[in-house]
Amino acid sequence: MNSLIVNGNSLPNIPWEDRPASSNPERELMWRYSGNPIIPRNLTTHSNSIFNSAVVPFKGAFAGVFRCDDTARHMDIHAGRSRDGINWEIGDKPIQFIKTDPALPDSDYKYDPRVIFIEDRYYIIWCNGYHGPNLGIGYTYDFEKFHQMENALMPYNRNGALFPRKIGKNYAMFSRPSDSGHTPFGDIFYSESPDLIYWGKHRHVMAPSGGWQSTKVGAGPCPIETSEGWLLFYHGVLTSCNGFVYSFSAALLDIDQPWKVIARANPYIICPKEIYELAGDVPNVTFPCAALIDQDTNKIAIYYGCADTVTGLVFGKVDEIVDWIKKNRM
Ligand code: BMA
Repeated sequence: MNSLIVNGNSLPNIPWEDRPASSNPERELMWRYSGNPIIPRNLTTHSNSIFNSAVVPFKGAFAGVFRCDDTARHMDIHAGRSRDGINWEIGDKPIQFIKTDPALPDSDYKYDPRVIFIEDRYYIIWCNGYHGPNLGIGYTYDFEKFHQMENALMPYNRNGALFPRKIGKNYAMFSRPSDSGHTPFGDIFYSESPDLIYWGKHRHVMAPSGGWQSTKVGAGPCPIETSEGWLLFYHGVLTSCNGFVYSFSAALLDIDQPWKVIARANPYIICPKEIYELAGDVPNVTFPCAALIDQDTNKIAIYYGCADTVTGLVFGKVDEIVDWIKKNRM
């Protein structure tokens, strides 16, 4: 075991299950929660599906922003609360954002949120419908009142993930420029902003490579600061004869210049394998959007969307994951 330092929080109540005896660590770096999926598709009155959602520690318990597509298949985000991070109460109504500027355009839809605490509040970044997919940004202090800011970049873009702190003088994020449809390409880019409104200093981070990540790649949960660099979980897509397959893995990025890749794993960590990942509204999708960490024990719990229908939880140890990336780098 190395002496990895994770710059996060103590989270003794992190949702957790030890690796089961049936799980071979050589085959499975991370293991699924035995009660998966934790969030069923019909948890709210009008939901068709609840997936690709973001969770953070909040006041000794947990809060989150959830992608709920309704039974008209409209995509929106809802606030939720949980005492244990596993059993959730999610609002029946989508979040009604207060516009920070009355002239801010309405959202046609909202999906795939990520949530991160920066300085004094929780920021949400999501895929926001404005003449196609775009990145919306907002914030909340209490998961009751939410404020919507300007869209971050021009269409088309998805998979925004904000850094938990400034890089040098600026806020930072990853994003994935795309097209208006089911984009058959996609690289991860890095951008900076002095105020979370105006974005620039765009840098290329990662392109698709082979195998499970040969069609496109996109940032998953917001990056995690460690003494070995930024730990980024990201999804990768391959195009099979039966359509897209979404798996995920991880990479380590330079702490001061996060567009520079230190090591990137060649194998996936999680690929669609269980029935709730293989079957659903979009088969063969495992799509991570949030990670909880206990820096004292290196425990990590990742929330991921399963087959665009339900939400699952997978566990691991950050120090083991960092070692594994270095050993299995491409
Ligand atoms: C992407 C997004 C995700 C979704 C994935 C698989 O383009 O729409 O929300 O999980 O496709 O359908």
